[in-house]
Amino acid sequence: NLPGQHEHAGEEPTARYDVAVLGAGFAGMYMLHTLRQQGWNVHVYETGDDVGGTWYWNRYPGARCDIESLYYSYSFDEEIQQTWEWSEKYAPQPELLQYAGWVADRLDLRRDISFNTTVEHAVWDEDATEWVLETNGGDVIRSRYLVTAVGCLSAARVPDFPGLEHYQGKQYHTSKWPHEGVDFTGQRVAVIGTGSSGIQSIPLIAEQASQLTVFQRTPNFSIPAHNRTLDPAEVARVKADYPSIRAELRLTAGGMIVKNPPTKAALETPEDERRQEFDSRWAEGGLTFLGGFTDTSVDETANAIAAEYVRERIRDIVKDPQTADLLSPKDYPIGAKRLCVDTGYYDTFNRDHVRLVDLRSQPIEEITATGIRAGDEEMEFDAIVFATGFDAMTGPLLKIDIRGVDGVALKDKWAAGPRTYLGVSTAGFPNLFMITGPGSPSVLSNMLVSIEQHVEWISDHLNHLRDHDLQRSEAEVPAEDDWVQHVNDVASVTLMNKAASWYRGANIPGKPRIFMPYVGGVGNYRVHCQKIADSGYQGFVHS
Ligand code: FAD
Ligand code: N01
Repeated sequence: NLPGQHEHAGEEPTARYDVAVLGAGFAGMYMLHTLRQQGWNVHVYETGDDVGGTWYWNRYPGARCDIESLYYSYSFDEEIQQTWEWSEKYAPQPELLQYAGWVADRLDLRRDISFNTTVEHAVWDEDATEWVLETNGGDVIRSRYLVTAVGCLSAARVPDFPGLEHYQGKQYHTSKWPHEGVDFTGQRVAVIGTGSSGIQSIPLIAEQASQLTVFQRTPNFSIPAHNRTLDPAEVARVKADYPSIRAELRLTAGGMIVKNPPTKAALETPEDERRQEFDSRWAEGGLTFLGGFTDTSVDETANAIAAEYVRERIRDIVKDPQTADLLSPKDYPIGAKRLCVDTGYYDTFNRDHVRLVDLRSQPIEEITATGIRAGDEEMEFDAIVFATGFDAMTGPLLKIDIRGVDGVALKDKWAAGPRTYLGVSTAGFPNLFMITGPGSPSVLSNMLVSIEQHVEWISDHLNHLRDHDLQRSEAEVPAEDDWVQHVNDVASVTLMNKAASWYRGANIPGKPRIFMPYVGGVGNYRVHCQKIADSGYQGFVHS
């Protein structure tokens, strides 16, 4: 029996809302505030026991943002952006969580959020023009509209290593970190995974552990953060100019400030000048390292020059040439997997008690009762840290049993990869809106910029329906097909398809290899979405 339409037909629901929102991270919080201000009866459901999403769950040592906090923050409320004080260039997780809680207090959000509540089923009831939701606690909720704010990186994944269930030591996933923290002092610790989470946590775990073994399948390119306390004069300057800076960010490619944006191609720049540019960006640190030239993300030769520059830096830092070599990515373009930003990552491998195991030559055969067997070697560990990432973008949506018109399951519709119109809606699933869904810029941008744009576009859409006495909005198949084609076309102009990245589902065995986010830039995307809105929502059928 399907829940909702069939099982619960005719039943009085536990609650009824105009809009149900799933998730209380930055996206769900702003969606709630916006719709409530506009007079909608809206309610949020959240698995965790407080707001913050990513910053509620990812409490591993070293977790922090890698977009400057002054810009990785809400811009919709002048008082909020003027009042909150960030301590560092890149805020640490506890401060980001505190910020989310502070915003929730100021806007009195928690009274409309059900915490410790996961929505497990969402079934479209065509007769009632409503979604019927069922929670893990068995509550049945009816709402006209359903907005998913479930995040792109919220479905944590531990690979199915043989023997995992027999392991007797402690095990942790970076995104399900114990709230009370973990003390690794004196312990033999394994970290599996060298993506952003591994790269942020490894140097700090190494400070405590008596022995740290890092299991690496694919090396990543990592740029130093050069994190620092914020200078009050700089903060004052930014705050004085916030409205215009934020407006500018909304029209950039990535929603980030790029100092000295590129004007020239690396291939047309003399070598000494090119090196100066890389040196100065390396010294500045952070994600804008690749922002110096116009061709590094589209031309393989230009990209290879940037990649070699980073490999040289790795060789400079890491004393053992063999370890340096293993840490150097060689088989994919720089930027095709998300760049990492670190504090002391490469240098950590100079410490005597830290060892790198290359899983390409020595794969994990088994997790044993006492540790890990990799190749022929058996190693004992008191704790294993899984920094193994997420079932990204589609994972959090497909964990929910979502059924649209005629009971079609979203997981069946997306069996060959996600199909959306503008990354916010999908044909056959009326009145369902996805914040930062696949097919939108989302994870390729400063997410706060993308979240705010989606929240505002979705609420404008709902207000348009209300103003015109309409109750139903559904994406049309041809509009969706065109958008999917466009998302693929734009990705194929870049080098993004040339790495086995989570952007393409490559970290999950069996997941379709489709480049999921929209690489066309938040500025272009925003302009396009606005055009669609101005046209009366072309590509949607309203009734
Ligand atoms: P999330 O913060 O993921 O929140 C989604 C919430 O939905 C979660 O709390 C989850 O419990 C809840 N949920 C999911 N499914 C259900 C359900 N069925 N029922 C009820 N509740 C549900 N982005 C950047 O732009 N810059 C950064 O520096 C940056 N750093 C990051 C660092 C880490 C460690 C990670 C994992 C991600 C980072 N990101 C960063 C991406 C980050 O996810 C976004 O910036 C942003 O926080 C996402 O907000 P959100 O509200 O969309 O989703
Ligand atoms: O996850 P990942 P993450 N056997 O998927 C390895 C954001 N974020 O949590 O590359 C062995 O990047 C896997 O190896 P491979 C950011 O968007 C931001 O680190 O698949 N190893 C990889 O090394 C980021 O991109 C920050 O070969 C296995 C690692 O596990 C995203 O979240 C901080 C394996 C997973 O890396 C995800 O980052 C943290 C297996 N079976 C996160 N399966 C900031 O700094 C996977 N791996 C802001």
